Amino acid sequence: MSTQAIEMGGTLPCLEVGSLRLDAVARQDWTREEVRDVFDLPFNDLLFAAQWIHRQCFDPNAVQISRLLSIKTGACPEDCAYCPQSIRYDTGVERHELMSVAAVTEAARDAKAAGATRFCLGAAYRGPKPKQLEEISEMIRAVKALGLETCATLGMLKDGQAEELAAAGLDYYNHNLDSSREFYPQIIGTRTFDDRLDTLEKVRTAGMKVCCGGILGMGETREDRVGLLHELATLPIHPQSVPINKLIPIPGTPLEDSDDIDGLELVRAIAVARILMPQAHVRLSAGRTQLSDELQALCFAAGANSIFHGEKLLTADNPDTDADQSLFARLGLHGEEPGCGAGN
Ligand code: SAM
Ligand code: DTB
Ligand code: SF4
Repeated sequence: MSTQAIEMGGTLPCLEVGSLRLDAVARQDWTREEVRDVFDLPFNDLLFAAQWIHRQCFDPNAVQISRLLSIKTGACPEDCAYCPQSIRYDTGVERHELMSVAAVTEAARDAKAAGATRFCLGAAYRGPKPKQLEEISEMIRAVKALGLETCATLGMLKDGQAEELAAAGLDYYNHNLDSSREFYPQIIGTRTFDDRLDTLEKVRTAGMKVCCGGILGMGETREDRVGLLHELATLPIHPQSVPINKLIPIPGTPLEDSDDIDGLELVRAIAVARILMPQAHVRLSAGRTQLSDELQALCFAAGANSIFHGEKLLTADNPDTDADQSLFARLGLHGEEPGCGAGN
């Protein structure tokens, strides 16, 4: 297989990898075959292509740092088979109702002091009710006033709700497709893939940035991973942030006994996301506690440039902040200034 960078007088350079021609221009017309071909590249060619594209769009040693807070935990009416917060599964998660604005602001202040530039509010809702949205809008205003970027993940949105969030100063809305259209019904029965696309459309129309990705390791096939990444890369605008979660198998959920995904398959998926959506931040999201430092380093080399920092995700564990600090030092990585990168 030949890998060759071609200078195109005056235009962006292009990389020839076998029969593929890749460049750092965002395009939405990827075919599923092309995505499959990228996924199937020899590992070294794939990593080289991903690094080559990454370097045209980002500082390769900068990583965007987000912090998550579960503002409403557990008792969710949805049936997502991976989720510890669904009311249908006995997972022992400690439930709590919507936190106060003061407590959220305090947590955001701590996150900022620890180096986070974006603060993400997560709520275990099917979708927010009007009164809840009002309170969450207050939280967003307070977090924004601290000089942090804001993100929220509150489930499905109804007409007008995205506009309300945007007016409160919400920068990003997180809503994941989770897997391919074909595999999705095996994981979630209480809302459809098209419901998810509809919420993403509302977020875009309200002028907010989209954070949208999926989970690997739920028993899906390579073809499902191809399908998920193809779906993301052919949205009308690429999501500005693409979280790639590795399933955290939670006892009590239907997926508790899922086979661990091959680490190299995770690296491949990140590299493909980087190549298909050159200007997006690709987040190495849930599941880092189960990854070795070496595997995380490969993910960063494949184009991951965002993480969740802090010892908790929503309910599950995340690496200790000391461990992350030492990993960053060993890899020569540093936190990214807000608003960096070609997609911002
Ligand atoms: N209820 C909202 C929703 O579903 O949109 C927001 C919170 S939900 C927990 C956000 C995302 O977390 C899910 O879409 C899923 O991708 C991810 N997630 C949940 N449980 C997970 C697990 N056990 N392992 C990996 N990712 C998980
Ligand atoms: C995303 O894609 N991953 C984050 C965030 N968006 C909200 C959530 C991961 C949750 C992991 C399980 C837990 O902490 O409960
Ligand atoms: Fe509820 Fe979100 Fe968990 Fe699904 S992923 S059960 S919607 S909290």
